[in-house]
Amino acid sequence: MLTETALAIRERFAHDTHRPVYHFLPPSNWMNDPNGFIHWNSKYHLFYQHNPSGALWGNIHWGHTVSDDLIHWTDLPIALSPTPGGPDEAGCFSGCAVNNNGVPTFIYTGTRGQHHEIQTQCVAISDDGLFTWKKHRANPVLADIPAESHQTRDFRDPYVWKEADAWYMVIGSRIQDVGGAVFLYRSADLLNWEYLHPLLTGDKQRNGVIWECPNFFKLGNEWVLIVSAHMGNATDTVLYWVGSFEDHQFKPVYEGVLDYGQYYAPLSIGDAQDRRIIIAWLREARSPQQQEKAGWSGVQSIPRVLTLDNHRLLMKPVSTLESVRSKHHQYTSADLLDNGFLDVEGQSLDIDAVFTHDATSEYGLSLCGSAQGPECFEVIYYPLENRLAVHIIAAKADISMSHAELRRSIGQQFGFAEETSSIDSNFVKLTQSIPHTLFNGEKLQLRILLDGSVAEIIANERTSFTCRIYPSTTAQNKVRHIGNRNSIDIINIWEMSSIWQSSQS
Ligand code: DQQ
Repeated sequence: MLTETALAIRERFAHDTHRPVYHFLPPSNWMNDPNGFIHWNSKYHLFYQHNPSGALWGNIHWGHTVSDDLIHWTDLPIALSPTPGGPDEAGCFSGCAVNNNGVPTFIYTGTRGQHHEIQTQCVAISDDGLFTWKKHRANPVLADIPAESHQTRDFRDPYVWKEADAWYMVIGSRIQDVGGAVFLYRSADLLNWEYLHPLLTGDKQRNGVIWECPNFFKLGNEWVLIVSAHMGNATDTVLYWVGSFEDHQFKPVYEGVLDYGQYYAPLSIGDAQDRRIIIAWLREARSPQQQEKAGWSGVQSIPRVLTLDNHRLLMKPVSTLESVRSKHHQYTSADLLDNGFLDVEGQSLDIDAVFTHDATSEYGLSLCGSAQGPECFEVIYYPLENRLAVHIIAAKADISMSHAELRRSIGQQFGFAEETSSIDSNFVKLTQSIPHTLFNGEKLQLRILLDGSVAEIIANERTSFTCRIYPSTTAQNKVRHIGNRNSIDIINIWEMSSIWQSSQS
């Protein structure tokens, strides 16, 4: 019953070209972090931060959806709601799910106070296969912030895993005047927690004032810590460290950026196929007014499989995404039309492009463009500078309405710079550059998952840059090659279907 209603609500947005069709988002209203992700009885259950009554953050519940393949999802009823008078009365913030000897168990942050300033850790269990959840009478199971934190309000997003001797948990936090921190705990029963020590602390100038949503897991022979960092006073960049973990001490040997763009609060799990799968909230880049007007906000990334290579994380969208591919187009340098256009259009495409190594001049792709005006979204590699850039070119009015968040981020570590377009003074060009160095002789490989207002860009499986773009209604969604035509090795493009239509058919 609920599924039908949810599908009917989804139908209402059918004409919204900014709304993705092959990425998961709730039927309507607000969504942020993925929560409680778990592979249970061969199904992937995903919960998420959700405001069921509006398109802006607030009134935080846990929404619920389920999938066989991590791509096609079925909406389920809300799993967790704030309990008036309880430790989560002001919101059920982020957390994880574990299998406690056959009992599905959530460990999450309950908040109280007008500004969610009281943050404690809570437990809920399900006895009907993850559909309904009972909050544990011992809640909150952990209330005290370690004294060395010298602050009393940022203590959230528990991530729990099992070792041979006990359960372990990391919690995102900060140390006053120092920077972000992740605190490590141990428990025999998920209810009584012993504080061990900080797993890692940061530096507020370099890697953020608060660390949220930590993930800590073994991958191959190494351990990986992922945090979502507030660089200033807002959600910002996802960072990771790779190293060893012995005697409860984490010793990183490599520090990297998991994604430079609108990708935040990822949550990872190990599944039955022994894969490490990660999924993240893709933030909007438009104003709150525009989000309310749209009636929805927030998208989940396509889940990615993580592996390690020389201490660096590699990311690949799950292969089941291929089930949504429809018409296939393949191009070499001989197949370009005038001005570099390809004979494919669309705002929901899966692109896999390889460029011949050219160390002298820039090359890349322009998407969502038109044959008449300069509006487009470009992804370009500058080999002399070892950088990958995205340029969003749009009419001044469209940019100021639709890219509020990107403009706000100007000046931050990886923020967008703005210039009047050199092509037409009525247009503005927003540019963000990120470092990407090719190894000797290595070709640039670009995977771009374009879906309405989402563009997940992964270069050579190791540099990830997720963008939100809001093409105007006049955009013609043309695809064009930029640079010397000989820079093309091969470009594969698939038009993508809607996961909602295909799940109904
Ligand atoms: N989102 C949740 C918090 C978390 C933040 C609140 C990260 O638990 O720290 O909605 O986006």
